[in-house]
Amino acid sequence: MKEKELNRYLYQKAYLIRRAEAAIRADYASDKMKTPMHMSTGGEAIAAGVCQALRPQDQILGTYRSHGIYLAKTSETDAFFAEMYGKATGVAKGKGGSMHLTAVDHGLICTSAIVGTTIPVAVGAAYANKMQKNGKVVAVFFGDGAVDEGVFWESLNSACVMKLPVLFVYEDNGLAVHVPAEQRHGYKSIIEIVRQFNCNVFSSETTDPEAVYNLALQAIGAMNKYQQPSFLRLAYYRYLEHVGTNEDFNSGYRDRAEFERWRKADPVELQRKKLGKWFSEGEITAIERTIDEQVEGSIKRADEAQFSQPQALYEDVLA
Ligand SMILES: Cc1ncc(C[n+]2csc(CCOP(=O)(O)OP(=O)(O)O)c2C)c(N)n1
Ligand SMILES: [Mg+2]
Repeated sequence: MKEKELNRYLYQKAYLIRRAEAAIRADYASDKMKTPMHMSTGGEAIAAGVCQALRPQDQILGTYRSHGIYLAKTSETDAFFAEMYGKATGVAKGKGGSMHLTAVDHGLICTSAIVGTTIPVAVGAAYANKMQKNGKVVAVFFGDGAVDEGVFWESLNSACVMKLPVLFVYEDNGLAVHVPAEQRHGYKSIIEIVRQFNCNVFSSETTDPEAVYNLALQAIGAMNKYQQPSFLRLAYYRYLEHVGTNEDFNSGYRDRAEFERWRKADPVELQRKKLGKWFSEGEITAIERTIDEQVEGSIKRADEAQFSQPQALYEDVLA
Protein backbone atom coordinates (compact mmCIF):
# COMPACT_ATOMS: atom_id res chain seq x y z
CA MET A 1 0.00 0.00 0.00
CA LYS A 2 1.21 3.49 -0.81
CA GLU A 3 2.35 5.67 2.11
CA LYS A 4 -0.29 8.27 1.27
CA GLU A 5 -3.13 5.75 1.28
CA LEU A 6 -1.86 4.04 4.43
CA ASN A 7 -1.70 7.33 6.32
CA ARG A 8 -5.16 8.31 5.18
CA TYR A 9 -6.57 5.00 6.42
CA LEU A 10 -4.79 5.43 9.75
CA TYR A 11 -6.19 8.93 10.13
CA GLN A 12 -9.70 7.81 9.20
CA LYS A 13 -9.59 5.16 11.90
CA ALA A 14 -8.09 7.43 14.57
CA TYR A 15 -10.44 10.30 13.74
CA LEU A 16 -13.48 8.01 13.73
CA ILE A 17 -12.67 6.79 17.25
CA ARG A 18 -12.12 10.32 18.56
CA ARG A 19 -15.24 11.62 16.82
CA ALA A 20 -17.51 8.78 17.89
CA GLU A 21 -16.42 9.14 21.50
CA ALA A 22 -16.87 12.93 21.34
CA ALA A 23 -20.46 12.24 20.28
CA ILE A 24 -20.90 9.86 23.21
CA ARG A 25 -19.52 12.49 25.60
CA ALA A 26 -21.84 15.13 24.17
CA ASP A 27 -24.99 13.07 24.84
CA TYR A 28 -24.03 10.87 27.79
CA ALA A 29 -25.52 13.23 30.40
CA SER A 30 -28.96 12.88 28.77
CA ASP A 31 -28.98 9.34 30.23
CA LYS A 32 -30.26 7.86 26.98
CA MET A 33 -27.18 5.61 26.90
CA LYS A 34 -27.76 3.36 29.88
CA THR A 35 -24.41 1.64 29.73
CA PRO A 36 -21.18 2.28 31.63
CA MET A 37 -18.59 3.84 29.33
CA HIS A 38 -14.90 3.00 29.35
CA MET A 39 -13.48 5.36 26.80
CA SER A 40 -10.65 4.75 24.34
CA THR A 41 -9.81 8.46 23.91
CA GLY A 42 -6.02 8.86 24.03
CA GLY A 43 -5.40 5.29 22.87
CA GLU A 44 -6.37 5.76 19.21
CA ALA A 45 -2.87 4.99 17.87
CA ILE A 46 -3.02 1.45 19.24
CA ALA A 47 -6.45 0.57 17.85
CA ALA A 48 -5.82 2.25 14.49
CA GLY A 49 -2.25 1.00 14.06
CA VAL A 50 -2.76 -2.62 15.06
CA CYS A 51 -6.09 -3.02 13.25
CA GLN A 52 -4.61 -1.49 10.10
CA ALA A 53 -1.83 -4.09 10.25
CA LEU A 54 -4.38 -6.91 10.41
CA ARG A 55 -6.27 -8.26 7.40
CA PRO A 56 -10.08 -8.34 7.24
CA GLN A 57 -10.11 -12.09 7.95
CA ASP A 58 -7.89 -11.75 11.04
CA GLN A 59 -9.57 -11.86 14.42
CA ILE A 60 -9.49 -9.62 17.48
CA LEU A 61 -10.75 -9.76 21.07
CA GLY A 62 -10.86 -7.00 23.64
CA THR A 63 -11.91 -5.72 27.02
CA TYR A 64 -14.69 -3.46 28.29
CA ARG A 65 -12.57 -0.61 26.84
CA SER A 66 -13.04 -1.61 23.21
CA HIS A 67 -14.73 1.25 21.35
CA GLY A 68 -11.40 1.89 19.63
CA ILE A 69 -10.77 -1.60 18.33
CA TYR A 70 -14.42 -2.07 17.30
CA LEU A 71 -14.38 1.11 15.22
CA ALA A 72 -10.89 0.52 13.81
CA LYS A 73 -11.62 -3.06 12.75
CA THR A 74 -15.14 -2.51 11.38
CA SER A 75 -15.36 1.21 10.41
CA GLU A 76 -19.04 0.61 11.20
CA THR A 77 -21.11 2.93 13.38
CA ASP A 78 -24.80 1.99 12.92
CA ALA A 79 -24.82 -1.15 15.07
CA PHE A 80 -22.23 0.44 17.37
CA PHE A 81 -24.35 3.44 18.31
CA ALA A 82 -27.55 1.39 18.38
CA GLU A 83 -25.88 -0.74 21.07
CA MET A 84 -24.87 2.35 23.03
CA TYR A 85 -28.48 3.53 22.98
CA GLY A 86 -29.70 0.04 23.93
CA LYS A 87 -31.65 -0.56 20.73
CA ALA A 88 -32.69 -3.78 18.97
CA THR A 89 -30.49 -2.84 15.98
CA GLY A 90 -27.37 -2.88 18.17
CA VAL A 91 -24.58 -5.45 17.94
CA ALA A 92 -26.06 -7.31 20.92
CA LYS A 93 -29.67 -6.19 20.29
CA GLY A 94 -29.16 -3.53 22.94
CA LYS A 95 -28.68 -6.12 25.66
CA GLY A 96 -24.90 -5.82 26.02
CA GLY A 97 -23.97 -2.17 25.88
CA SER A 98 -20.53 -0.64 25.57
CA MET A 99 -18.68 -3.47 27.32
CA HIS A 100 -19.97 -6.32 25.12
CA LEU A 101 -19.13 -5.27 21.61
CA THR A 102 -18.83 -7.94 18.96
CA ALA A 103 -18.71 -8.02 15.15
CA VAL A 104 -17.97 -11.58 14.12
CA ASP A 105 -18.27 -10.82 10.39
CA HIS A 106 -15.45 -8.29 10.78
CA GLY A 107 -13.37 -10.61 12.96
CA LEU A 108 -14.20 -9.06 16.35
CA ILE A 109 -14.96 -12.25 18.25
CA CYS A 110 -15.87 -10.73 21.61
CA THR A 111 -15.11 -8.24 24.35
CA SER A 112 -15.77 -8.68 28.04
CA ALA A 113 -16.32 -6.73 31.25
CA ILE A 114 -14.36 -9.25 33.27
CA VAL A 115 -10.64 -8.51 33.29
CA GLY A 116 -8.50 -11.11 31.55
CA THR A 117 -11.33 -13.33 30.31
CA THR A 118 -10.86 -12.88 26.59
CA ILE A 119 -7.17 -13.85 26.70
CA PRO A 120 -7.73 -17.64 26.95
CA VAL A 121 -10.55 -17.37 24.37
CA ALA A 122 -8.03 -15.78 21.98
CA VAL A 123 -5.61 -18.64 22.59
CA GLY A 124 -8.42 -21.09 21.82
CA ALA A 125 -9.29 -19.24 18.62
CA ALA A 126 -5.62 -19.28 17.60
CA TYR A 127 -5.49 -23.02 18.26
CA ALA A 128 -8.56 -23.52 16.05
CA ASN A 129 -6.95 -21.46 13.30
CA LYS A 130 -3.75 -23.48 13.54
CA MET A 131 -5.70 -26.76 13.32
CA GLN A 132 -7.64 -25.47 10.33
CA LYS A 133 -4.46 -24.10 8.70
CA ASN A 134 -6.43 -21.04 7.61
CA GLY A 135 -3.57 -18.58 8.17
CA LYS A 136 -5.64 -16.24 10.36
CA VAL A 137 -3.97 -14.12 13.02
CA VAL A 138 -5.68 -13.52 16.37
CA ALA A 139 -4.87 -10.29 18.22
CA VAL A 140 -6.03 -9.97 21.81
CA PHE A 141 -6.07 -6.52 23.44
CA PHE A 142 -5.86 -6.22 27.22
CA GLY A 143 -4.72 -3.73 29.85
CA ASP A 144 -1.81 -3.75 32.27
CA GLY A 145 -4.31 -4.85 34.92
CA ALA A 146 -4.96 -8.14 33.13
CA VAL A 147 -1.43 -9.42 33.75
CA ASP A 148 -2.18 -9.28 37.49
CA GLU A 149 -4.32 -12.35 36.87
CA GLY A 150 -3.13 -15.93 36.64
CA VAL A 151 -5.14 -16.54 33.50
CA PHE A 152 -2.85 -14.24 31.52
CA TRP A 153 0.23 -16.29 32.42
CA GLU A 154 -1.48 -19.62 31.77
CA SER A 155 -2.70 -18.36 28.40
CA LEU A 156 0.71 -16.98 27.45
CA ASN A 157 2.37 -20.21 28.49
CA SER A 158 -0.10 -22.34 26.51
CA ALA A 159 0.25 -20.18 23.42
CA CYS A 160 4.06 -20.39 23.62
CA VAL A 161 4.22 -24.11 24.23
CA MET A 162 1.68 -24.78 21.47
CA LYS A 163 3.34 -22.25 19.12
CA LEU A 164 0.08 -20.47 18.33
CA PRO A 165 -0.43 -17.52 15.95
CA VAL A 166 -1.62 -15.06 18.57
CA LEU A 167 -0.60 -11.46 19.03
CA PHE A 168 -0.84 -10.29 22.65
CA VAL A 169 -1.47 -6.54 22.64
CA TYR A 170 -0.66 -5.10 26.07
CA GLU A 171 -2.34 -1.69 26.24
CA ASP A 172 -0.22 -0.08 28.92
CA ASN A 173 -1.76 3.01 30.50
CA GLY A 174 -0.01 2.21 33.79
CA LEU A 175 -3.29 2.09 35.70
CA ALA A 176 -5.87 -0.42 36.83
CA VAL A 177 -8.76 1.86 37.76
CA HIS A 178 -6.73 4.27 39.98
CA VAL A 179 -3.89 1.97 41.06
CA PRO A 180 -0.51 2.49 39.37
CA ALA A 181 1.40 -0.51 38.01
CA GLU A 182 4.26 -0.05 40.55
CA GLN A 183 1.84 -0.90 43.36
CA ARG A 184 0.57 -4.03 41.59
CA HIS A 185 3.56 -5.57 39.84
CA GLY A 186 6.10 -7.38 42.02
CA TYR A 187 8.69 -7.32 39.24
CA LYS A 188 10.64 -4.67 37.38
CA SER A 189 9.66 -5.24 33.78
CA ILE A 190 7.00 -7.38 32.20
CA ILE A 191 8.90 -7.16 28.92
CA GLU A 192 11.94 -8.88 30.45
CA ILE A 193 9.76 -11.63 31.89
CA VAL A 194 7.85 -12.30 28.68
CA ARG A 195 11.19 -12.42 26.84
CA GLN A 196 11.95 -15.59 28.81
CA PHE A 197 9.05 -17.28 27.02
CA ASN A 198 9.24 -18.60 23.48
CA CYS A 199 7.60 -15.42 22.30
CA ASN A 200 8.67 -12.43 20.18
CA VAL A 201 8.56 -9.26 22.28
CA PHE A 202 8.09 -5.69 21.07
CA SER A 203 7.60 -2.53 23.10
CA SER A 204 7.03 1.15 22.38
CA GLU A 205 5.94 4.41 23.98
CA THR A 206 4.89 5.91 20.66
CA THR A 207 1.58 7.65 20.10
CA ASP A 208 2.09 7.72 16.34
CA PRO A 209 -0.45 5.44 14.59
CA GLU A 210 1.96 4.76 11.73
CA ALA A 211 4.75 3.72 14.13
CA VAL A 212 2.31 1.37 15.88
CA TYR A 213 1.27 -0.02 12.50
CA ASN A 214 4.89 -0.73 11.56
CA LEU A 215 5.60 -2.38 14.91
CA ALA A 216 2.46 -4.51 14.65
CA LEU A 217 3.53 -5.63 11.17
CA GLN A 218 6.93 -6.60 12.59
CA ALA A 219 5.27 -8.50 15.43
CA ILE A 220 3.02 -10.39 13.01
CA GLY A 221 5.96 -11.03 10.69
CA ALA A 222 8.00 -12.49 13.55
CA MET A 223 5.06 -14.63 14.59
CA ASN A 224 4.88 -16.17 11.13
CA LYS A 225 8.64 -16.46 10.70
CA TYR A 226 9.39 -18.08 14.06
CA GLN A 227 6.05 -19.88 14.41
CA GLN A 228 5.44 -18.58 17.92
CA PRO A 229 3.27 -15.87 19.53
CA SER A 230 4.22 -12.21 19.67
CA PHE A 231 3.76 -9.82 22.58
CA LEU A 232 3.38 -6.15 21.77
CA ARG A 233 3.53 -3.66 24.63
CA LEU A 234 2.20 -0.23 23.71
CA ALA A 235 2.07 2.66 26.14
CA TYR A 236 -0.67 5.29 26.05
CA TYR A 237 -2.37 7.81 28.30
CA ARG A 238 -6.02 7.38 29.23
CA TYR A 239 -7.44 10.90 28.79
CA LEU A 240 -10.70 10.34 30.67
CA GLU A 241 -11.75 8.78 33.95
CA HIS A 242 -11.65 4.97 34.31
CA VAL A 243 -15.37 4.69 33.75
CA GLY A 244 -17.47 7.56 32.51
CA THR A 245 -16.94 10.34 30.04
CA ASN A 246 -15.34 13.05 32.18
CA GLU A 247 -11.80 14.14 32.91
CA ASP A 248 -10.65 13.27 36.43
CA PHE A 249 -7.47 15.25 37.09
CA ASN A 250 -8.80 16.50 40.41
CA SER A 251 -9.36 13.09 41.98
CA GLY A 252 -5.89 12.83 43.51
CA TYR A 253 -4.29 9.87 41.77
CA ARG A 254 -2.87 11.72 38.76
CA ASP A 255 -2.47 15.30 37.66
CA ARG A 256 -3.20 17.44 34.66
CA ALA A 257 0.50 18.18 34.05
CA GLU A 258 1.04 14.54 33.09
CA PHE A 259 -1.91 14.71 30.73
CA GLU A 260 -0.57 17.90 29.16
CA ARG A 261 2.75 16.16 28.47
CA TRP A 262 1.06 13.32 26.62
CA ARG A 263 -1.36 15.69 24.94
CA LYS A 264 1.59 17.29 23.10
CA ALA A 265 1.88 14.03 21.16
CA ASP A 266 -1.84 13.46 20.73
CA PRO A 267 -2.28 10.49 18.35
CA VAL A 268 -5.10 12.02 16.30
CA GLU A 269 -3.39 15.38 15.92
CA LEU A 270 -0.06 13.71 15.08
CA GLN A 271 -1.68 11.73 12.31
CA ARG A 272 -3.58 14.76 11.02
CA LYS A 273 -0.37 16.78 10.80
CA LYS A 274 1.27 14.02 8.80
CA LEU A 275 -1.51 14.08 6.21
CA GLY A 276 -0.41 17.61 5.28
CA LYS A 277 2.37 15.96 3.27
CA TRP A 278 -0.13 14.61 0.73
CA PHE A 279 -3.43 16.41 1.28
CA SER A 280 -4.58 20.03 1.34
CA GLU A 281 -6.39 21.40 4.40
CA GLY A 282 -9.63 21.28 2.40
CA GLU A 283 -9.11 17.62 1.54
CA ILE A 284 -8.42 16.73 5.17
CA THR A 285 -11.53 18.60 6.28
CA ALA A 286 -13.54 16.70 3.66
CA ILE A 287 -12.27 13.37 5.05
CA GLU A 288 -13.39 14.53 8.50
CA ARG A 289 -16.76 15.76 7.30
CA THR A 290 -17.56 12.37 5.77
CA ILE A 291 -16.89 10.73 9.14
CA ASP A 292 -18.83 13.41 11.04
CA GLU A 293 -21.84 12.75 8.79
CA GLN A 294 -21.49 9.00 9.23
CA VAL A 295 -21.49 9.37 13.03
CA GLU A 296 -24.38 11.85 13.07
CA GLY A 297 -26.44 9.61 10.75
CA SER A 298 -25.80 6.56 12.92
CA ILE A 299 -26.84 8.40 16.09
CA LYS A 300 -30.04 9.60 14.45
CA ARG A 301 -30.91 6.07 13.33
CA ALA A 302 -30.02 4.69 16.77
CA ASP A 303 -32.25 7.28 18.41
CA GLU A 304 -35.17 6.38 16.14
CA ALA A 305 -34.74 2.60 16.44
CA GLN A 306 -36.91 0.38 18.63
CA PHE A 307 -35.87 -1.24 21.86
CA SER A 308 -35.80 -5.04 21.90
CA GLN A 309 -39.06 -6.64 22.98
CA PRO A 310 -39.16 -8.25 26.43
CA GLN A 311 -39.15 -11.69 24.74
CA ALA A 312 -35.60 -10.92 23.53
CA LEU A 313 -34.41 -11.43 27.11
CA TYR A 314 -34.75 -15.18 26.51
CA GLU A 315 -33.01 -15.17 23.12
CA ASP A 316 -29.27 -15.72 22.53
CA VAL A 317 -28.92 -17.03 26.06
CA LEU A 318 -26.87 -20.13 26.74
CA ALA A 319 -28.26 -21.90 29.79
C1 LIG B 1 -11.83 -10.34 37.17
C2 LIG B 1 -12.09 -8.90 37.47
N1 LIG B 1 -11.56 -8.35 38.57
C3 LIG B 1 -11.78 -7.04 38.84
C4 LIG B 1 -12.57 -6.29 38.01
C5 LIG B 1 -12.80 -4.82 38.32
N2 LIG B 1 -12.05 -4.01 37.36
C6 LIG B 1 -12.66 -3.45 36.33
S1 LIG B 1 -11.58 -2.63 35.37
C7 LIG B 1 -10.29 -2.99 36.33
C8 LIG B 1 -8.91 -2.49 36.02
C9 LIG B 1 -8.31 -3.09 34.82
O1 LIG B 1 -7.20 -2.33 34.40
P1 LIG B 1 -6.51 -2.61 33.02
O2 LIG B 1 -6.55 -4.06 32.72
O3 LIG B 1 -5.17 -1.99 33.06
O4 LIG B 1 -7.43 -1.89 31.96
P2 LIG B 1 -7.72 -0.35 31.72
O5 LIG B 1 -9.00 -0.01 32.45
O6 LIG B 1 -6.55 0.42 32.22
O7 LIG B 1 -7.93 -0.23 30.26
C10 LIG B 1 -10.70 -3.76 37.41
C11 LIG B 1 -9.81 -4.24 38.47
C12 LIG B 1 -13.13 -6.91 36.87
N3 LIG B 1 -13.89 -6.26 36.01
N4 LIG B 1 -12.85 -8.21 36.61
MG1 LIG C 1 -4.56 -0.10 32.56
